[in-house]
Amino acid sequence: MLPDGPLRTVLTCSVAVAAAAALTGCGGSSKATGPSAGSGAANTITIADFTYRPNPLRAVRGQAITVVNNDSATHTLTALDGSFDSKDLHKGQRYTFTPGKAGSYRYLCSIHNYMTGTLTVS
Ligand SMILES: [Cu+2]
Repeated sequence: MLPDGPLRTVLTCSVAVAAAAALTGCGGSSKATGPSAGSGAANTITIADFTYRPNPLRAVRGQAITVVNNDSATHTLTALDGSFDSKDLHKGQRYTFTPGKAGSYRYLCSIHNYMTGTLTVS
């Protein structure tokens, strides 16, 4: 229950959204890409307490997904089908990738293989 966990998530999300907006100049896409005020962190998977959040994550094809390890342990985000693999992420490190096609991607942590999650791209 670290008090800075949720705050850090919000800050990370805000930075990511701002960066995406600056890169793409997206003004009208917010309706299609989902909630920007409610759940936050639309394209960010945060690892904390040996858990991926949110899980499942729903994303839109062509948008970058960022995974941030806020845990003290090292983790990975490794797709079962090999579509993506963050390799070792130490505390505070992040990994960004863009799924090439729509689908449901199951992933796990290759270090702690009981950590699993799903990324759905539409
Ligand atoms: Cu792990």
